[in-house]
Amino acid sequence: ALKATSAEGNAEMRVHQDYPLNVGASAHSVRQKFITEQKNFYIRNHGSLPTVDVQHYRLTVGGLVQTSLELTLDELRAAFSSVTVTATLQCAGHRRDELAAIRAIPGEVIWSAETAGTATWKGVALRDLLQAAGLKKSARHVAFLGLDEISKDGERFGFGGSIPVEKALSSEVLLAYEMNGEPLAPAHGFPVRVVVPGYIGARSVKWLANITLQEEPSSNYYQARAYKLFPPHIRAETADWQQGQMLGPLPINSVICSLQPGAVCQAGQLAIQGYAIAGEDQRIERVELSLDAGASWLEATLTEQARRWAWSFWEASVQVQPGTYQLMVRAWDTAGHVQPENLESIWNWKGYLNNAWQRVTISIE
Ligand code: MTE
Ligand code: MO
Repeated sequence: ALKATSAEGNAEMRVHQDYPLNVGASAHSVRQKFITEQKNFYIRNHGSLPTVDVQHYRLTVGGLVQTSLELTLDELRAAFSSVTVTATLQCAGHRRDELAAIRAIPGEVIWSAETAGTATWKGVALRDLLQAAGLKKSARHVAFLGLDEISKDGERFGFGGSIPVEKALSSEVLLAYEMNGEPLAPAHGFPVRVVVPGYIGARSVKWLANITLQEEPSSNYYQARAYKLFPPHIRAETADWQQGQMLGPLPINSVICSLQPGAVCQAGQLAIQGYAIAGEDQRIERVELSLDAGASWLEATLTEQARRWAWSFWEASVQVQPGTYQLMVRAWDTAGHVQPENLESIWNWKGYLNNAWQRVTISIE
């Protein structure tokens, strides 16, 4: 039988909340293997964790289409050829703790670098389904709705979101039913979830029930209100959520996995490992480390072939003398994007998209 949570009994996972279930995976543990096992994959939920009975499961495609579709899981698998994509999923709240250290971010899960993982997803290409339904000319956005239940402001609704039609028609966007060769665990969206490589995790809707083609982005709370980016000077009290920018593509990021802040290491050669994630549609070009506040930078070695949609692993070895060091990492991608230097310039009251140079203070004995 499938467990209620795939992460059950995994000591490397940190439970932030039991309801909704929010479980983080330590950067150290996910760096052990290029493909993150389901039991080691972070879980980010906004509401209930539905148990879906496959016998009654139906996926619908409607809205601005020529022909509406309604499919069982077996029909979905039989009618469309299967596609496999190895892609990293990353939450918009990844590394929120560093932003919250500057100014409080109330009401959000304070994730460290715990909400990224890479899986080999198998399913059907969303574009095959959309082509089968036939899009009307006016269709601009593809909205998804999940089977979970969220209670907010006296209302009950499922988690939803949307992506532009152009992204939905690209080959990497999947309706996945397998993760690393196994059926999706209930916590990761069994029986079917969306996987939108290169976009914030919130667009990869789990327990997918409905796909709707429409002129405007989804009006669901998690598209129309949450997951919007505001400039640093905006505060919770002054925010007009209609002004926020709806999030979609993720920016370039990099994380040091082998050293925790406050780590104490021996003088001599110090090995450092981490990962880097390119901006949407790019590959990682270069990862650099500094131990002297940015006066000099050392280029790390990319150990896993940098490919599209998945993170790159990097490692470096530096000679260190006794003392206290602030280690910094930054990555560059094939479009020439580099991470921003400071947290201050990207701070936002919801704590999204922290991709500032990561800094870890360590002592050498
Ligand atoms: N889909 C549904 N139906 N409900 C949710 O709460 N959370 C989203 C997304 N899909 C969510 C969802 C968010 S914010 C993220 S980051 C990813 O799922 C996390 O996927 P995972 O839990 O499989 O790691
Ligand atoms: Mo997320």
